[in-house]
Amino acid sequence: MSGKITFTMVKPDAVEQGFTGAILGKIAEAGFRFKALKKTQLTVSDAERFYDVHKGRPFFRELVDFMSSGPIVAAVLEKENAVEDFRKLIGATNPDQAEDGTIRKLYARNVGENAIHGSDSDENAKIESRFHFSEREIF
Ligand code: 3AN
Repeated sequence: MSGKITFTMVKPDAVEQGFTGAILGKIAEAGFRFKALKKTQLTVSDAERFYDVHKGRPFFRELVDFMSSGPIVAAVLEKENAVEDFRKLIGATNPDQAEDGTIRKLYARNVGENAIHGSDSDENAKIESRFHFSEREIF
C-alpha cells in the first residue's frame, strides 16, 4: 500500500519568477491538502545534507548552489497515493520530456532549474518532511 504523504519544494527559479501562487493552486486543485507550508531558504550546508544521495553525481555542486541561491516554498502534502500522484502532477525531471499540463512543463526552465521537487518514495517523503518541519508545524 502506498502512503498518503509527500513532500515538495517550489524551487528558487519558480519562486523568483513569481510562480509560487499558481503552482500551489495547481497542487490544491489536484486534490492535495497542505499539512505544512513555509517560505524559507536553504544554506549551502542544508542543501548538501538534503541532496546527500546525489553526492556522487556530476551535477551535485550545481544542484546545491542552485537550491541555496534564493528562497523556496516547502510543503508537506496529503492525498491517497501521494508520492506517485504528485510525481505525475509535476512531470519528468527534464521539462522538455514532461507531459503537457504538468507543473514542470508549464514552469521549469531546464533539467537543473526545474521549478519543483517531489519525494520519490514514502520513506523519503517522511525523511524530507522531518528535515524541514518540526512535529508541531505539521497538521
Ligand atoms: P527528480 O527531482 O525528478 O526526482 P532527481 O532526483 O534525479 O530528479 O534529481 C534531483 C534534482 O537534481 C532535480 N530535481 C534537478 O534539479 C537536479 N538534476 C537532476 N538531473 C540533473 C542534470 N542532468 N543536470 C543538472 N541538474 C540535475
